[in-house]
Amino acid sequence: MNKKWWKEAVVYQIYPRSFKDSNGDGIGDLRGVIEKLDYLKDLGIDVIWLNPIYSSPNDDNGYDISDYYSIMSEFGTMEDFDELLDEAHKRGIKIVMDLVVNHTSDEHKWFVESRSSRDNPYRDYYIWRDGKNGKEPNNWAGEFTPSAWEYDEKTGQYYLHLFSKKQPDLNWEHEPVRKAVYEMMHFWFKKGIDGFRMDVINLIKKPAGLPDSKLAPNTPYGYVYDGKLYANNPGLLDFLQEMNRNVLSKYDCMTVGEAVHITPEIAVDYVKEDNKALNMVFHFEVMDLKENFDLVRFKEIQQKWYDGIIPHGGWNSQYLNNHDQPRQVSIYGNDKEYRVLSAKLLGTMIHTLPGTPYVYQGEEIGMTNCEFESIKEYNDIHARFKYDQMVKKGMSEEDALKWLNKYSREHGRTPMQWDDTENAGFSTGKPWLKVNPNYKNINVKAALADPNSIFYHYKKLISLRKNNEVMVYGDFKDLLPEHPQIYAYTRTTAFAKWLILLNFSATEIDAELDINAEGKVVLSNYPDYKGKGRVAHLRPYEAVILEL
Ligand code: TEU
Ligand code: CA
Repeated sequence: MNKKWWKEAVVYQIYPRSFKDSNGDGIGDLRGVIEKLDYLKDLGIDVIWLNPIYSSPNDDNGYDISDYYSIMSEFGTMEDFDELLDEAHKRGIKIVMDLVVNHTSDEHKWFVESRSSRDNPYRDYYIWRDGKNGKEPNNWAGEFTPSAWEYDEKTGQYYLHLFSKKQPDLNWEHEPVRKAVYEMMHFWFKKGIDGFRMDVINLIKKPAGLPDSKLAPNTPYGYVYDGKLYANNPGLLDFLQEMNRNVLSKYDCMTVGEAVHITPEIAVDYVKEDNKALNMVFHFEVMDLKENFDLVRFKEIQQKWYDGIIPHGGWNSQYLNNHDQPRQVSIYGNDKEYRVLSAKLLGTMIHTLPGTPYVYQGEEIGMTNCEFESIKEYNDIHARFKYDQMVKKGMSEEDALKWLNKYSREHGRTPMQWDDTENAGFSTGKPWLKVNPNYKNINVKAALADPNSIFYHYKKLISLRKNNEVMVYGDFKDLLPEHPQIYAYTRTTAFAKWLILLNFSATEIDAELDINAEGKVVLSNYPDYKGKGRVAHLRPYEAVILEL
């Protein structure tokens, strides 16, 4: 296996709007990130991935970009960005930016031109079609809208938007679009950034002829969402390779493509080194389990992505939450009685499974989901759309809110909890989104003061990765694939063998392995370890790494 810095790295994701507000306007900003670099250095992370910080009208919090060359005014200035990059690099921390090029904002100058007349030179930058029998050009639903098409009076055609109507899709078939994107990427690389996380990158190639979905053609609430139709279309790899040839290959950078509706069989072509496209993808197979988590199924997914990618010279990512997801401890762990133990367990797993681990802001202190009292407290466009759909389909408002309070992406976006002062130390003004009231107990200051905190467990995991290649490059073997509560696996190199034991339940259990379950404790979330011979004895949410 080829050694690469981005395989060895730990990435920390920052959602700048909610990280730290430096000027009291209630919105996190770049100077806030600069203030906290020493904190991140202390945690030990290698790379920061910044969610979009470009100019944006914020219909979808920065994923609707109106200018790729300037910084969102709420977040600061280009000087602030340059300083952030410089200060991060001084501390040995790399910066990865979000690349959002499936769509732009409708306020981007390309779209303003494009919609102005049918013969405008920018017309083909986007996807325009005539209607069919007085309706949309096809039956595609959007992620945030009942139809993926919006009629534009001025020129009498529809434009495609797989997300909100303020996020028109770019037409990647049109060469000037691709050239403009590559030029923009060079601009950021020349500043010194270290890579890109590529937003819904496997949607940029649309299916030839934009065919109708074969799913139920229509419902009273709009078309049926058929995401598979939009993703991984033939020709996508050509675009990725062209981007690699023209841009990525010229820099020592890392890339991670957010890839919806993908399996390892498909992804391998995008990430295997010989294909010179991407380094790794974020897939959704684990996320799709969240409403019905099942450890055996989870293990199957891990095994599939290991077998399907690693032997072919590709690489994986490991994450359980981000800005589009509820908090991991509230979904896969236990955010009440066992919050600390289960948060440490999840961290132990993400850092010892094969792939690059991604830590989402606040995860390192075990931040939880937040209870919102009414739909009015929700800012997120997706949450509001989802609520509307659920209610239209006959769910009570109460149940719809309940669903959001468990699974919505807003939970990942509540402000970072720095201390127990007002607004969790995030802002001296009124925060743009509700602060989770549990900040009085769950905050960075408290975590730093407690040697047994989740923070220090993460810090140890991250430092172990620096000193133990087995954690990065070791072969992976699942020892109990059928066990419903325990995840037990080894990582092995020629020089070391580690056994990782994770009890995903609140009950104390014994599990018999076909290897010795005794060894030197490398890290644990309990003060001691009780395994004997081949029997691993695990207490509630116990997570232990043993060196055999
Ligand atoms: O997310 C793509 C994506 O899959 C989401 O639309 C997801 O389905 C949704 O959040 C429900 O969980 C990316 C970004 O990460 C997201 O924040 C953006 O809203 C979206 O693309 C559009 O740019
Ligand atoms: Ca601010």
